[in-house]
Amino acid sequence: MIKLHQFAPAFGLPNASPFCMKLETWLRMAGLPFELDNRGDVFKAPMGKLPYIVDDDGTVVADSTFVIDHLTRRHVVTLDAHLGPLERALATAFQRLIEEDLYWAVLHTRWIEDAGWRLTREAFFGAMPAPLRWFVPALARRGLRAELRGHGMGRHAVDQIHAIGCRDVTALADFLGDKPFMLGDRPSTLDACAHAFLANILWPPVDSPIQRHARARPNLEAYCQRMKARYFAA
Ligand SMILES: N[C@@H](CCC(=O)N[C@@H](CS)C(=O)NCC(=O)O)C(=O)O
Repeated sequence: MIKLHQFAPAFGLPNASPFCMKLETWLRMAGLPFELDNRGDVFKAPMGKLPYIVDDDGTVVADSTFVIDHLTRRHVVTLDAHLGPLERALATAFQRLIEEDLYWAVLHTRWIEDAGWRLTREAFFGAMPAPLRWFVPALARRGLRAELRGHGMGRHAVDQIHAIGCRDVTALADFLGDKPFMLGDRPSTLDACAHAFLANILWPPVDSPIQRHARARPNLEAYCQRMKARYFAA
């Protein structure tokens, strides 16, 4: 069986890592049987990040998008077969908006801003035994700060970061409109991504201008509830 290696659930979400939740959502959407390894061992991950999978033939694949590509080919998943070139182009553009821009703005609210960090530290490291919990959280936060600067997001002023995140959320809410799924009446891989990242903004107890902005767009909450009911009921 396919084994999905990811972090342990946190914040009342299937996963507080939106990339892990994206892949778990996609596996459920694809109807592929899988089992979870929630130990969150990044040191065993091929690229030092989660998620990654071990396929049922032993093949190891890292990175949520490359995993989806691999599983689509190997297990003949037809989730996106109905999409034409324009819809595929839109899916790529929105995936990039979510993963390469919005993600970093949200990361900043969780790991760098003090109110978010207090909750993140407790949720991710609260159960860690001493003496590890005395220094690992600060080291992890320092690493995230460096990554945010490397990406460029971390070089902006806080209110600029919030403005960037809110603009992305507006684009998603306007694009979704009153459609059941991002690309119309039928679900596609983009919904695994959009659901995971939007739920990770809407549902954790981390108050931020980005969360308030998302909560002010009721179609986003309704969409995430629809995805949850459809794919996480069991
Ligand atoms: N492009 C990767 C991104 C994965 C990613 O950034 N994972 C984060 C959690 S959301 C991670 O494992 N961070 C641990 C670390 O950097 O040490 C994917 O799509 O899977």
